[in-house]
Amino acid sequence: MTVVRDAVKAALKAQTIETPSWGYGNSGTRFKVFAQPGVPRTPWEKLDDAAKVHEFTGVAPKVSLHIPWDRVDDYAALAACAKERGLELGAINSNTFQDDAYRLGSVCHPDAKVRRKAVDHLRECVDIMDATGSTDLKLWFADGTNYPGQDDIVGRQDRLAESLAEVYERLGDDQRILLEYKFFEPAFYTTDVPDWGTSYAHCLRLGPKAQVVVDTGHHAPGTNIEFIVAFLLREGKLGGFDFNSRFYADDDLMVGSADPFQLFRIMHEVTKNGGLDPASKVAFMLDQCHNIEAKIPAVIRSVMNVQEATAKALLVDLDALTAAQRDGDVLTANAVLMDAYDTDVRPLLREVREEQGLTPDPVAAYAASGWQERIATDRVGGEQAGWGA
Ligand code: PSV
Ligand code: MN
Ligand code: MN
Repeated sequence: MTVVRDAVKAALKAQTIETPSWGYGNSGTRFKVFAQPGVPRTPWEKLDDAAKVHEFTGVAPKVSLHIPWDRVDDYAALAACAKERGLELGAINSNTFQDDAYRLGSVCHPDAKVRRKAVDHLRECVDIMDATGSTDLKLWFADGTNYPGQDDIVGRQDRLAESLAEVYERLGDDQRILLEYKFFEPAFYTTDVPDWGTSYAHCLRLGPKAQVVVDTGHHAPGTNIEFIVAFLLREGKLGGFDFNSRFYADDDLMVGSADPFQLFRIMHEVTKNGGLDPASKVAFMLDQCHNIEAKIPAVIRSVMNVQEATAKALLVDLDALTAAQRDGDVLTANAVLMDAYDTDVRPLLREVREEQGLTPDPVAAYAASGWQERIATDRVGGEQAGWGA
């Protein structure tokens, strides 16, 4: 039992969770952005906040950037600043959805000039990766149509494939494309990359440096996300996660908040199928916005939620599970899984943190640190994260 416990602890200490720069800024819905005091005004200040999350959790050393929301003159200097704070710059997220030119799409747009603009932006993102040392280019396309007949579905797929191929060509040896899918919104009739199958098919054609990213908020209600995860892992095509919680649509709320059981089921497939092994390169990223709650503690809570789901998944007795499955013992198999889910892993995680030299309660430690008060005083006039800007 101690051996198992030690192995679980070691795996928890090794897991890293990447936080999004846009999660630290002001955000909202199309109805209202509720500005909060002390939000970062620059990408540099976003790194300061991300460093706090890492300081108190010990497992969040990477920060995803969003271009152009995080545009700076010198990306190497930004990477150096991250390093000084004990961080690294993670995925570079492209943005081909906020310019007027993209009304009918970006990489799938019927006009070659617009596609050129979009592909040039994606290639510029790879230039930025070269400067920051980032390995992941995360692509989410808002492309699609609103009305039957608006554009040719196959034609759009052809343009998508051609655009992606040009970006793929630009990648360095250690760089990869992570292609997101999302079933609707902002397009309401067709979306050009609506599901994992479409993303998978494009990644397969592109080659080994293209993988699928599963954003947990991007599925129709009732979709079995853990099945998708298991399938992609088996095929070596799971690049990573954009974690968040959804209840109705793409809610982008704190991961594991509405449905911690789903997060556990996902993490069970991940742990069972080698996705926690650093060699698998599965990236555990958050893609969230904190509209009504305080941002830094919300990111800390989210990181903890991922850790709790991971810990429970690691506690699944795989030998007992395999035996029950082999024997066709449905009830025992299910009970083995539920035993792990029903375990209170908070004491274990407190122990892990203490062994890492951290305070066992990261949220309380952050509250006691005085950082929130300090930024509220020092930072005047925070910027938008991008959404609603
Ligand atoms: C839009 O749905 C979205 O939430 C995608 O998930 C992207 O990852 C994110 O925005 C940032 O572009
Ligand atoms: Mn996402
Ligand atoms: Mn989303």
